[in-house]
Amino acid sequence: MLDALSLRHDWSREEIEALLELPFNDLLFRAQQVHRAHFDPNRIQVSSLLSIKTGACSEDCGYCSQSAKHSTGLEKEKLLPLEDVVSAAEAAKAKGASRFCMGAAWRNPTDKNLERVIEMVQAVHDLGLETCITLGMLEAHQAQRLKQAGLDYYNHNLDTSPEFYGQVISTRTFQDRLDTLAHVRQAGINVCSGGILGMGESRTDRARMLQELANLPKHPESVPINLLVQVEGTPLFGTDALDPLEFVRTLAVARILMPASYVRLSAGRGEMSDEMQALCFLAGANSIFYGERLLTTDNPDTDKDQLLFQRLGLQMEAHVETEVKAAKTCARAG
Ligand code: SAM
Ligand code: DTB
Ligand code: SF4
Repeated sequence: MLDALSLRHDWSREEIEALLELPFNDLLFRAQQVHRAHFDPNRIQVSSLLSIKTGACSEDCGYCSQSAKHSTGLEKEKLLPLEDVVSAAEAAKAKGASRFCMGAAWRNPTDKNLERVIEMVQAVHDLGLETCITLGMLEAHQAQRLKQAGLDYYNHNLDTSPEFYGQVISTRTFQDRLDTLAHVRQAGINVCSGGILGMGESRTDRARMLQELANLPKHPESVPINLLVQVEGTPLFGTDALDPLEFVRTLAVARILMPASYVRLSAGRGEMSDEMQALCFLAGANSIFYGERLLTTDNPDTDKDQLLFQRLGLQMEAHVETEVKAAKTCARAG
């Protein structure tokens, strides 16, 4: 019998589907038990996002505003200058973010572009923020270079189940994604990998996506669960909305399968009520994207999020750490 602290990598689809089918209250109770065995349930990790290179992407991801293959009216931009990235990171830090994530609309970075991004990573690190980047597929030598440059996290999502994948993306394979994750893991960089719900996939697809994530040789340290942001002009615009309680169930199962990972309530919060977000936190989500913008779409205002945290008694991780440091300084001074 496994205790609440054990990590498993051998989940079957049937076991995961059985969890998804539990009575809602039983499922949330189990998720809370697992969550409390590994985390302070009243603490939340917050990451801010910046698109450092927007639009004109050669991939055809059916959900994405940035694919050159979809007419979404998005203004394309070149790689941002370093100063712009540093100002955005400073602003994110001032609002309480502990991690700064930079995303580029590339299929994969060239070695030359990678060096430019590395300058950004180092400048953001020097501000005292954790760093995360998402640049598309990486080769092994590129992952090693990023590790050597001090990168903390690399985000690369599986997005959906291997079976549904072909209905969403045709320009790269599910296996390509697993290969990139393996390169990141082998280089010793923390892995951030999750997916998107509400793309018209079935419950079995959701179970299979979570199975793929949970059965990786090591669980991703961070698991972003996005709710599809429907962007006009993308093939997935107009997809039937997912039942919000099904979204909460999937988050709860992610928490149970990957007990020690941060599960991030990611894109889609702009459309969620405070009550829905509270349920997501109860289901074991303990991380969010924080700041008015995701990559190309809106996210709730930080004031609104601060108010929600206050109402729920949630503390942002960076704030707790700042308080601890401040308390130590006071103790030393006193
Ligand atoms: N181009 C890189 C790549 O695809 O690997 C990095 C950026 S890409 C925008 C990062 C992730 O954001 C995608 O894998 C997807 O999971 C998520 N994403 C993109 N557009 C989204 C949308 N409209 N709604 C929800 N999630 C989205
Ligand atoms: C992730 O899982 N979600 C973020 C981040 N990783 C890079 C991106 C969400 C994008 C939402 C749509 C947009 O703003 O373009
Ligand atoms: Fe390009 Fe990434 Fe968007 Fe796919 S998700 S179209 S790879 S920016």
